[in-house]
Amino acid sequence: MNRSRSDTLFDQARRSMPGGVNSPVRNFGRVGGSPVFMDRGAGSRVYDVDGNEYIDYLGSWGPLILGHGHPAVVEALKKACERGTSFGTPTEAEIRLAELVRTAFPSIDLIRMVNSGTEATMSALRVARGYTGRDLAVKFEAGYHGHGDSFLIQAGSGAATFGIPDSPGVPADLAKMTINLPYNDSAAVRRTLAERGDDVACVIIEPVAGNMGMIPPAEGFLETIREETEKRGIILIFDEVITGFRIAFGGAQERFGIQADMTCLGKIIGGGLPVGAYGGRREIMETVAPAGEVYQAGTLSGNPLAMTAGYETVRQLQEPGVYDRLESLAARLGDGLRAAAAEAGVPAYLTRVGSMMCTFFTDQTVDDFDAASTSDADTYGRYFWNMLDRGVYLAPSRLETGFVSLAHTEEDIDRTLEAARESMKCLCV
Ligand code: KE4
Repeated sequence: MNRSRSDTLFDQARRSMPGGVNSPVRNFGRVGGSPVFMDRGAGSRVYDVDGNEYIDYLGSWGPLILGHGHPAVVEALKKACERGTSFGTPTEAEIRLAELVRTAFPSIDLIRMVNSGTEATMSALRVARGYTGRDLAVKFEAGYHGHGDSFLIQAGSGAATFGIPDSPGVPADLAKMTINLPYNDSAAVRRTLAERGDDVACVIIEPVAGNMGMIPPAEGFLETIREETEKRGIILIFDEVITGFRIAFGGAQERFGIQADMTCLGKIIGGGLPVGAYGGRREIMETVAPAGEVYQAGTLSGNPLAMTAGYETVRQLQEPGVYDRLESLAARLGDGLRAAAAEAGVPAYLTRVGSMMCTFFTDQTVDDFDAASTSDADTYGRYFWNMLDRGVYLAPSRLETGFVSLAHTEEDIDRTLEAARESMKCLCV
């Protein structure tokens, strides 16, 4: 495929932006080569600046569960833009989205809108510390909760991909207040909270890990965390920035039947516009200014365009059969990819929860970050480029998650599987 204009733009971008991008994992650093610059998207497709077409399984890292340019979202955004883009005042759009989110998450009595998942988790951590009067935070190795200082300790996503899970610039005294435990290790949770629980403000977890590749929670793991935090007055924060409205309308809390004390959201609730949110039990959230004294603010928090795009997106997810459709498409893809790897004789382990999934190139069973790390980076890089050259856009990192949208069709999936069969065969030469 000719990608000369992308290459030219990348050279130009690097003269103005670090690494030529506005978020590290986009720059193809871990799969090699230069990033593809996109020009437009429509449905399940994205089109790069050289006119190449791709079936898109990145979905902007999760927000685009409806696919690109959904008519209801575009029309609503056009009308909202005509009324103005931002006021710095309350608007009805914020109430509409807040009330809709609360119908999906019974654990959320009150919710605060912010502009990114990072802001949501940073704020939730501050609220947990303010509410409990405790300082320690427990997260999980390669869990990723955005780039807030307290979370860039053994972080996942691009931090792990680029081998900088512990970023420079995070003060050692702050890092000491974050405890990392192995994902899916219930014994470590029980042991650590027994020893240090009295000083722990919160446990924050991605209920389905989406930033070390995709790893589902082991049987009883989330239940153990819920039980151990409950009995010690520790705030359980579910980071549902990815899973919220993705794996069920009510996210992991609906799918696994576990209520968190606080929930962080993002991605889908912005419909592709910048958004994040954190919420939880009334007595916790009433500590947030101006109701309470834990301070958090934002110029564009509750921005009417983001609220509109999010509301229209989430509204579509209330339609009957939506999650069955996502399950059917994703199962077709996941089963087909497993078969393609077996047919090609390529060691691969595929994980999937609903319409989020990951292919690890390893002969191990992947149930934690250590096992995820055995996924061969070079093999993934070659697979990524084999698929890209066959018109399929995957996450440019082995430690990320792929997404199927409602815009994908059986024909898309079958074309993808044809490309995968060829791509995996090429891995063996
Ligand atoms: P943002 O600040 O990027 O909106 O959200 C941070 C965040 C929080 N929690 C979870 C579970 C997340 O996955 C994320 C962000 N996800 C990454 C991709 N895995 C965003 C892509 C990027 O960093 O470029």
